[in-house]
Amino acid sequence: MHRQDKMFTFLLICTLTSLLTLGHASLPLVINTWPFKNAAAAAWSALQSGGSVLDAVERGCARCEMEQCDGSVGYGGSPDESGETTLDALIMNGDTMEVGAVADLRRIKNAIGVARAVMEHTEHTLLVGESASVFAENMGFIAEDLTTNKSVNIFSEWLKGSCQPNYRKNVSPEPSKSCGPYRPKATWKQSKRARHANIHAHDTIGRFLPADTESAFLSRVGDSPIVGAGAYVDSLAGGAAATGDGDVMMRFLPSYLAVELMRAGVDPSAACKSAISRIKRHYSEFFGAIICANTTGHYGAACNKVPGLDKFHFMVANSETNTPVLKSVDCF
Ligand code: SD4
Repeated sequence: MHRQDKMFTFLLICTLTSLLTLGHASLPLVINTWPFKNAAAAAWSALQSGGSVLDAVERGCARCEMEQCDGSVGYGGSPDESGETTLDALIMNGDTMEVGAVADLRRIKNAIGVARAVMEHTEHTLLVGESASVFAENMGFIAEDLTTNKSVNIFSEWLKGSCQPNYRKNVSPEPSKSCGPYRPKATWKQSKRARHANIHAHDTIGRFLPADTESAFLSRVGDSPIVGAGAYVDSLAGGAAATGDGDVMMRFLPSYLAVELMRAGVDPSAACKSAISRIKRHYSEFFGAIICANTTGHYGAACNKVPGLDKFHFMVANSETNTPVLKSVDCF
């Protein structure tokens, strides 16, 4: 059930380089997806008070986690199929190319803090699920229930509505009408495999578990904690962050693509557009947007025009504005 409801996750990039500014660009720059002004303000004030770029990104994201921006970020956000809210987060250092990320994090509200701890206190890049939560607890993060009355209601309405929306496919019973448990629908390929199973049974045991022992719930991870998908930054090229239907968008690494285009000299708006176009070629109806900033403080954004997304709003703060300003771009 996670997918549509988690589409408004907040992503923030801070760019701070010593390169000269060009045109109207100005550095440092804070830019984040969606009109989450308080988050941009938190990041901007972290920079103003001498904090590092990483401090600014962490503060900005943490503000959204605390405020549950849009109701979809942080604790109490759309629950998974078991009714639990799980969180994804990523932080990247564009100078060192270090990354810390968590996915399917349980019981910890400050996911961005845990992501930073992964980067600064482990040699790993991405920790997931229960072990990410145990790591967080060991690092001093408080374990608490991420459920709220709202998320309980969302979950019970979802159950009452026969588990719709439902993102399974090629399963039986029909996922658009039923809550499962599901089994793979018999297809020609599978029945061939099933016949094969009689000969090499041990090899296929896992595939034909009885329905009631099938893993009941999906641990869905979005694009946000995937490097190059949800976000990417290289201080020599620029940064980008994507938002929207992560299940589709992560297949194209749009943030990586946009940064590589900027590295080649493409301006941020055009780089953002190209990243969106690449996805559109295959999924013309996908819901998503991307923000891009280059090393000179120029920035841009792009979004796919679909019902409900005509314009995409984002926040910008730099030394020219000295305060977060709402910006928007027309989707195409
Ligand atoms: C996801 N793309 O989980 C995320 C949600 C989002 O900004 O909008 N992130 O699919």
